[in-house]
Amino acid sequence: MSNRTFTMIKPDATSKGYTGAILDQIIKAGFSIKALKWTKLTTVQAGLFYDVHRERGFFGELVEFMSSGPIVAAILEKENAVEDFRTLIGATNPANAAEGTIRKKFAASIGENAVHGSDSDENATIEGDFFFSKLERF
Ligand code: FUP
Repeated sequence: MSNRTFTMIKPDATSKGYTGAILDQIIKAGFSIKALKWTKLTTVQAGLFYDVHRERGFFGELVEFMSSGPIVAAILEKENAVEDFRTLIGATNPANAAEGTIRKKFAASIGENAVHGSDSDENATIEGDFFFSKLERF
């Protein structure tokens, strides 16, 4: 069990002005911020981040969407971080997300679903390393 996970607040949520409310909900749920960045992905960078989905039908749309506007990237710390954060954000499709979860409150569709959360300790490390150098985490 690792105590760190990685998240992105996606372009749909940043463009609707939800960044502050989402960060507030994350912090109130007991996560502390170890690294934080406001940035924008190129299509190449978005494709690399989601490389595992390259053969899926939605890959092109996913890459276009994820590079369409600014995102917030963050490394978060909490006991049981990966699993607890997945619970906090809710199901990938907001229609199936539990009441009170971040995706239920802020996401519009399965494609534009407001936030990313790592699905394993291994991916949390890989994804955090994708965005942050050692000098950028505290
Ligand atoms: P999650 O782990 O909940 O972020 O979901 P996945 O790793 O399965 O999917 C990654 C991203 O691909 C989702 F956030 C949105 C996008 N996606 C679609 O657009 N359509 C799908 O049917 C499944 C995923």
